[in-house]
Amino acid sequence: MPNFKRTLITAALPYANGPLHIGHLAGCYLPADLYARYKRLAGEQVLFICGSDEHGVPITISADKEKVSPQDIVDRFHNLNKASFEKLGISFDYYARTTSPVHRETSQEFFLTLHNGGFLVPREEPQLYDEQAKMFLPDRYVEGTCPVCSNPNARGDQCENCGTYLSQTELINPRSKVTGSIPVVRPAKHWFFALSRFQKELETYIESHRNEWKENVLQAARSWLKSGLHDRPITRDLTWGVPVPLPDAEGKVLYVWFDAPIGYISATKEATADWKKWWQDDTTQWITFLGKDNIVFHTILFPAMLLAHNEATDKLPLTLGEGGVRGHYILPENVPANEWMNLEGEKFSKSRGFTVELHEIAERYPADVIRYAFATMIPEQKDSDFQWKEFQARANNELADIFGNFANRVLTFASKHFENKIMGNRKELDAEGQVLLDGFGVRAKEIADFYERFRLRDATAATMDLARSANKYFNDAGPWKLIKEDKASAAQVIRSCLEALRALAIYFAPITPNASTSILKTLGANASEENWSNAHEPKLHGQTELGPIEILFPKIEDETVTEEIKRLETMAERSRDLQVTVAKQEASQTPSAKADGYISIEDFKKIKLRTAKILEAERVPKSKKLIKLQIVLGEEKRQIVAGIGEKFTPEELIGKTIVVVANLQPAKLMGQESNGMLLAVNDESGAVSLITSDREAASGLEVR
Ligand code: B3M
Ligand code: ZN
Repeated sequence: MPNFKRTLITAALPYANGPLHIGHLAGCYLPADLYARYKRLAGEQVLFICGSDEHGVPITISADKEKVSPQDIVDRFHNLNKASFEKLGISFDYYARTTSPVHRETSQEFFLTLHNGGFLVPREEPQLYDEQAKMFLPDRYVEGTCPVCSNPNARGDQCENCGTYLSQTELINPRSKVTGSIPVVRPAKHWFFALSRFQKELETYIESHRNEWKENVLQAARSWLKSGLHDRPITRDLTWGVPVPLPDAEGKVLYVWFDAPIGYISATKEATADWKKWWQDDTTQWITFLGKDNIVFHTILFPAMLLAHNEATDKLPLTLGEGGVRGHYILPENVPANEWMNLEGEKFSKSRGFTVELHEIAERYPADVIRYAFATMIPEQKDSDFQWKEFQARANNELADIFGNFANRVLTFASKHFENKIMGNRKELDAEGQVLLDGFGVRAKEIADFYERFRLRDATAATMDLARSANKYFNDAGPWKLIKEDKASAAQVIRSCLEALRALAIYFAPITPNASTSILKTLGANASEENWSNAHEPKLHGQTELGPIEILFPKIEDETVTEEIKRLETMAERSRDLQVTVAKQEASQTPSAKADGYISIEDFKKIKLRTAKILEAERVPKSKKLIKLQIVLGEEKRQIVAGIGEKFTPEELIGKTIVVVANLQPAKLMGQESNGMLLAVNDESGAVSLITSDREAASGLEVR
């Protein structure tokens, strides 16, 4: 990193519109964190920024569906995703929200600067208008037939079937998602960003990075440039978003892809008063991590916005700048975007439940195990496939059996034969031990180079190789034999092993931060004083008493993996069955379907069945039957009253995971508010069983 003094690292701001899944982790957040942690260990100045993208139409659509406010939706998922990241050790220095006042101000200021600089121009364009709902329809509020592939359910901005970007007026037979009616075309005024003016500058910018950027990133950017840049509307007719700060723009907000990337800047402002150092100083390099669908926004649209901002401020009086120097934003120095991860050979599907959500996996496995396994599966060059069997193999056969095992055998040996102390002298390692550590020094430089070039899978594999060579050294030296013949030599060997273990803890720290901290603590070293480049130099203090030995990486049992796979298979089968049923229903289209007592899948979906955990239970006074339950549904606490008091005691109910109808109209039973209904079955003998989850399912999950 020759000319840069510091590194700003950002990871794409996830929509606070649903839980993140493991594909997001593998494709964006883990790579960003590995890199950030490596950089910090290398002693460099780093600021690692992320946050929730809380605007955009998908959020308002979810809110409409659930009949709650968009704020409810983003509150729920901001908290959920933030907590998942924390559990997984993603070490953001700051995790922001685009609904914050600082963000609103920063985006509006940015808009005005571009507006005053002549880069935002109002224009009237035909747009679809829903006469029943009396509103212009933003892209995703319209569906219709794709003009390219004839997919009948293409969205107003893009056809998910063939990937074509569409403008809503191109849709054949458009229909409004708000009312289902056929929209009409009306002229609407929007502000267009003069993207076309940056064609040349962006070409130069992209090509100036052709030697460092990944091929997939260059290709995506080049293909946009090749088809010629067009001015893009960056305002929308919506109430949810950053209001357009102009008097003649009532009812309009900024397009989410206009305000979201500005979120990186506003988040930095919230994180540090020194934000300009990170954004407006050529000695800062900005590295922005994301998934492949976000490439054009980070290589074309946002860079153009930043260039426009720079040009616009050039025209302003000098006083604006810091110490006479105008604040110029830097552009991304690298955009290490990844490809997709699939799940057991299929695409993730949130709607089918065919997914593994981050908060779930973070509850079931230790963070280090997840991090290591996923670091070996990052879809760097091409799409990768997540398989539970591979997850288990990585965790057990590599992390536990190689790195974990080395730590364990060395520490156990020292404890058993050397009074649990560090013996010998760090200046007098045995010859082979010295060779091992010197080798670490050389290999660490190669690994550093992998990190610098975003080859994180290679970095991970090479790190595990170091642990392999340490095991080999232990085996070759055979301290269990030596101890009988020559205790002093055995002590030297174990000293070398302990030094190697310390070095390994440092090299593994970006990948398995918790285990690394714990090993260093056991060795009496201090994680915060360690540095990548001299990790291989022996430095442990002799005679130090070793701390307790912990099991670093518990193994994953076969049954656990079988269960995970079964769960996904059930989901896949269920949705196949469902598709068949729906197809049959659609094919028959008999009006008798209703008469037969069938309900449509739409009808079924109206009933919100959710898992819930019982926190407290007590009898309703003066009632034999009624029990009052305090339950938690995801983030939400509720009270329900159930008529199961003759069959269950309150005590046996506490802690159970049950299924409730979550959207039943609240009612009062014997003066007690009941907000939902518990599901149970009653057989002929009068026995009652609760519908529970056969595994400890999280609360708030949808039952389908
Ligand atoms: N929220 C898209 C996504 O989550 C978008 C990224 C914004 S980064 C500024 O895939
Ligand atoms: Zn299509």
